[in-house]
Amino acid sequence: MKTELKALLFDVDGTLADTERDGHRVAFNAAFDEYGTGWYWDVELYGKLLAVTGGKERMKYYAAEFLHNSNLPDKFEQLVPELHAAKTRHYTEMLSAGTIPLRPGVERLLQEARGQNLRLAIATTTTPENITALLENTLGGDSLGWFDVIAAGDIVPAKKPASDIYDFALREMNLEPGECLAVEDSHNGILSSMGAGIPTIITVNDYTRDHDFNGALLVLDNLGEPDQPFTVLKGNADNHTYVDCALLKALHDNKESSV
Ligand code: XBP
Ligand code: MG
Repeated sequence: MKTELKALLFDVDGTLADTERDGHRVAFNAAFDEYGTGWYWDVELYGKLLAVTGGKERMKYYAAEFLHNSNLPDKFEQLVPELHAAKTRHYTEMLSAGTIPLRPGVERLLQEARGQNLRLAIATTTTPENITALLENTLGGDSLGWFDVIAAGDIVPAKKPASDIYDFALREMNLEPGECLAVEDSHNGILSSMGAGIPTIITVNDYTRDHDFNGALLVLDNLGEPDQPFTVLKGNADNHTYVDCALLKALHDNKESSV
């Protein structure tokens, strides 16, 4: 028996918006300045640091792997949550200033899915305040309510690539993985969504273009718009030029991996 597509689960960073290079990275550096750490994460270094998801985890990874835990600020372990809170403040201020738009096709697809009674959820490693700030400043004050579940940050023991955050969202929605599709942008993201058993499509960005997306239903440069077609990087979009619910339902019905 065919399983009906009932819900779309979205990653946030890199998927809903291109938040990493000009958002999170800049906010980390502002927090480092504020606390006088002398650290600066340039665009290239930040790409390497994205190997680890979660801001607190990323700072600890930097200290261990790039600084070999030497010359760290005093009481570094205790400082991490404080630095991270400062980073979140800088980041949400940037979002409030409207500096980071949604990626092509995101708002259109969310609206169409709502119109077709597809349920929506978010599954991300980022901090809940960041999602509120992004959604409110791009889609408006009521948009948080569009999502049945906003699964984020430290509510699960292990961040992506672990499947915990998707498992949590599925439990909250009382859905089976086969009733859902995930939209992701990164290797860690697809490990997490597919680890939970959810068929996944990918929209890449500059940091993730060369990642391994083995098993994805489709890999695109972005979701596309009627006047701005996507480019298919892997898989078969069956003559569609932008992602709409019809394409997602077709991919879901035929979910043999085409990649
Ligand atoms: C996103 C992340 C996040 C942000 C920082 O990964 O790795 O950690 O970079 O967010 P994904 P916080 O898109 O795979 O969920 O600083 O709020 O943790
Ligand atoms: Mg992501």
